[in-house]
Amino acid sequence: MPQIDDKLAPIYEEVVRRNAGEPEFHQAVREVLESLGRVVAKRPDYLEDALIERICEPERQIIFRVPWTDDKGRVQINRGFRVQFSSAMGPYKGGLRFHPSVNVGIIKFLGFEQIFKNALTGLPIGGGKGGSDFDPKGRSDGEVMRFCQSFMTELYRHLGEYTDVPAGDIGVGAREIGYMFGQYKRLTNRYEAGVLTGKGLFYGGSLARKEATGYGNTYFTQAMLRTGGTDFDGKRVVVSGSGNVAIYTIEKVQEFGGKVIACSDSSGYIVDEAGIDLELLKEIKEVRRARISQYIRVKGEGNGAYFVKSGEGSIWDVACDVAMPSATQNELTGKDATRLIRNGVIAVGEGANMPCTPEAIRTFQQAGVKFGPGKAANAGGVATSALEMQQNASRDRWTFEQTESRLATIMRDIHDSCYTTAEEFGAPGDYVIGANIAGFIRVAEPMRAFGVI
Ligand code: NDP
Ligand code: 2IT
Repeated sequence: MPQIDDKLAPIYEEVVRRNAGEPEFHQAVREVLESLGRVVAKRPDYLEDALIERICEPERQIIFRVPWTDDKGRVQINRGFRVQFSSAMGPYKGGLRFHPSVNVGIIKFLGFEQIFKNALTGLPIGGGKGGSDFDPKGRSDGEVMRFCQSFMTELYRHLGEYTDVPAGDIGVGAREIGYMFGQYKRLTNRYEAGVLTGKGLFYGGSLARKEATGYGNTYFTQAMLRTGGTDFDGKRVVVSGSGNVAIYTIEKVQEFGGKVIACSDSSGYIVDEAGIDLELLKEIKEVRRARISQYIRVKGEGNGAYFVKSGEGSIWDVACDVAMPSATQNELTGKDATRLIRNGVIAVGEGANMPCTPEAIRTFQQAGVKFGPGKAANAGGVATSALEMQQNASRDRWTFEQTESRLATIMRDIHDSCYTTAEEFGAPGDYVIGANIAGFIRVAEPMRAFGVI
């Protein structure tokens, strides 16, 4: 197991002590601290003024009650969160997640990752994350609207285009952003388009934002493949999840000539050896909001098309050249990694946040598999959110092609800066070390300039 440098170990111990019962947050901090040993060896000045300790402590954490009434007239109570982690680079920026598994530790790990990810984009955005343990599954549009309105009725006082700018994440898409924007506008009496991103196209949203995370991961993974002299063309690809990130990953991989043969949701996974039929998948997931097994029900079983129920197998059993985990944290374990390697995987691009366990990452890297960590590989979503903010601020509207071409450049720049930083710090090919160090240095400099705040 990689060690934390002696000088940084007390920082990790303090984070664990102070944030008891938050294993995902500990995991995210540990990975960054493991990388930073190489930085403080060269630049001991980064140990001054408790700079690293300060990065690990959120600037502000907000936890609030969200009461709402369901369709049967019963009052429901959820918990809302916003962790404003770091405003060194710009206003807090990061998504909102609605999922029953949400708790403060999950939001903190996501907010912490977001600091470095946002810095890597090269755009002026700080790091934050929020959400609720609300479960949108099976809820009517009216219930979702009332929940979103109640959630925003507390959150709005903490937001602003220069303060904190949320967007979507798991369980939060265009519908939820619309309800939250409407409530923000009503409460503040301001048409402040730049306060949320991922908006609908008819009220200040950006073309290509919906596609950006999945497209971005595909550009990043393509750049990794090209360092080995290969590309997506003809590759077998497995993409877990079937939400926003997964669907637009599949779309871009197919455009690049790859064959996506499997995807999933929390009820199980499907395989289609003919290649996933994207129009059918979109119809089932985006329009009907149905379970993934419906794909096989419509398509018909046989000819290499089948469904495997959750608990009866893992999507990572499916042999592939490229794996793009795009569902949730810690969904790909060390065992899964070993199986993927045995089946010939050559590259892994994380579409989700922290989907591979530390053991899985180690296993991939030791086997020479190219591994793109989420904070670099999935940064296209938030980068395009920053482009949406630019369009809102200038009251302008860019074409799809303009926006996608900025995204493609940003992703190649992120790839190259991770690659060269890893080399510079004596870890060639290690994108984890490259991303953590490049992101850290960008945030550390303004922090130092601002003094002890
Ligand atoms: P969606 O809600 O659109 O889709 C999530 C997908 O992952 C669904 O298929 C869902 O299945 C599955 N999933 C979620 N939680 C679990 C779980 N606990 N177990 C098994 N499957 C699960 O979310 P996104 O596509 O937006 O987000 C996916 C990942 O990408 C997350 O890690 C998110 O943080 C990350 N991400 C998202 C960005 C964005 O712009 N949206 C940007 C960068 C990263 P089911 O429907 O059955 O729950
Ligand atoms: O994890 C992420 O980067 C996101 N969910 C997107 C955040 C954003 O502000 O667009």
